[in-house]
Amino acid sequence: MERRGSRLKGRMGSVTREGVRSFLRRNLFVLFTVAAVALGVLLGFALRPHNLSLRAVKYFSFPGELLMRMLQMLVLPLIISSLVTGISSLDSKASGKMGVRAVVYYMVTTLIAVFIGIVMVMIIRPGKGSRDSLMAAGGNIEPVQAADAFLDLIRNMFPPNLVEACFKQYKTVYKKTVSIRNVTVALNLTDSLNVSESTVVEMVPVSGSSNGVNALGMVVFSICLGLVMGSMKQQGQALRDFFDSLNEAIMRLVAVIIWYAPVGILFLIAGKIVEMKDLVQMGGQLGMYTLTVILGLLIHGLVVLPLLYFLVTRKNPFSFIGGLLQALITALGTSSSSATLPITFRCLEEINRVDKRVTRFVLPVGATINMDGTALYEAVAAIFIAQVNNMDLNFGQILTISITATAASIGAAGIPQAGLVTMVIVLTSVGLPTDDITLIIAVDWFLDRLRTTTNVLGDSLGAGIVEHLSRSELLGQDAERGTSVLEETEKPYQLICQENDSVKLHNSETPM
Ligand code: 7O9
Repeated sequence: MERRGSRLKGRMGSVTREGVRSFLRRNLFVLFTVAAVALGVLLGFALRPHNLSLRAVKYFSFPGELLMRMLQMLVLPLIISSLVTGISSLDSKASGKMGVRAVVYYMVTTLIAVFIGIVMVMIIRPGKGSRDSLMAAGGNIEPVQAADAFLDLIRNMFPPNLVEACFKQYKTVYKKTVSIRNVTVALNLTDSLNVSESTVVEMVPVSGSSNGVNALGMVVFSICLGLVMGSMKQQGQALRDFFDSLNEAIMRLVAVIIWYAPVGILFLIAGKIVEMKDLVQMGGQLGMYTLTVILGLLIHGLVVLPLLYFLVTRKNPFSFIGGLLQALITALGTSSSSATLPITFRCLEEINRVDKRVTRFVLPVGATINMDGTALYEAVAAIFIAQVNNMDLNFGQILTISITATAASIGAAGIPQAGLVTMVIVLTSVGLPTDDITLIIAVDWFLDRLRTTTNVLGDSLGAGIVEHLSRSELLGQDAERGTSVLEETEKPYQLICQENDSVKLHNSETPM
């Protein structure tokens, strides 16, 4: 980021004091956040020997819980306002092209992630040998019908009540019904007439609901609203201004909450470390499994995605990632890419200077359907469970796992209680025992944090890549509206003279 800073300075020559101060402030944040993680880990391990009661741990985690609540509070208005303004500010051709680019990026990176996962788990073979070193956590997994989960996903795309969609998802539940089918008349040995009725017990799918934001429904609605508003010319101006202003206001709230983030992250991490079970069982197969997932995520996040970014944009991916540190650490602390979304927005728009028309569109959609880490994880988990059971998978089965793991990561936000349900779907697709999910639950919380970080990284690099690919449309639109890119990004400042590479910037509000 230092380099970004000096490059920025080089471009602007002498920068205003406020500019320098805000740059320092941004770096300070990252420093605070990194320190918070280190302190959190230290504090967590220091408190472990004291064997805190569950109640004490709950109180201890309170500041972290507050951060989660604050971030989640912002997510809903943020995704609605950003999607609506993002899409309505582009003409339908430009948004269509950008949408296609984003979706192609999501598909390609998710498939690569799954591929890396499969290769890693086949090479390392963490599940080989007998399973006696693994303990199942107990409890049984509710059976799910893949077809019903898929229909739920589609149903959730069209919420009948937008207010309800803010806190509930449609979920198929099964009702046991007993119906009398065949009436057979049988003659028994004593010659008396007997009527036997055969009863059929059936699990009938009926409608139910599950708590949680119907993100998919909100995203679909916002995209449609944005598309329509974009084509409304003058009549849509009031609504466009409203959502634009709402988006700006929410981003200002993010700027306030971000001050609290390091404290919250410290307690989220410390609380989790105090709470976690002993690491003894992490040895052996489960440890190897954890290592496989970590290696896969590292290769995907630190080699493949940056390489892709470099190949497309020819810019240094690591200075881009440097600007994202705060979002990545928040993802690590919260293990939720949707809760991290407000911070991701801020990092991309304020530090990496990605065009707002791109972030507003690509980030919410990415948070909903692009989960590279999750896809990689599910593929590794499925093959690990096969190895533990000494099952040899043929090529067709491995292909099935790749397809279902990709689909599961895309659909997760639309399926109620996704984590477990999608895992069950992947396992049943190749006939693996679903009860064995309990084998990996012990390390799931930890791997969740890492795959969430990968998910956020994938979404953010995607925004950078889509911006680069869409630059001609964006510039074309700027030219149409008579605004230059510089004006767009450095809004309060006006370019007044440029001499020998030294550009002086003056605040337009101060008299010159
Ligand atoms: C991980 F962005 C929003 F606001 F539109 C949005 C809101 C909620 C997007 C998505 C969601 C959402 O509910 N997502 C969701 C994600 C739901 C269930 C499971 C998952 C998968 O989560 C990842 C994982 O477990 O691997 C990971 N924790 O990226 O958040």
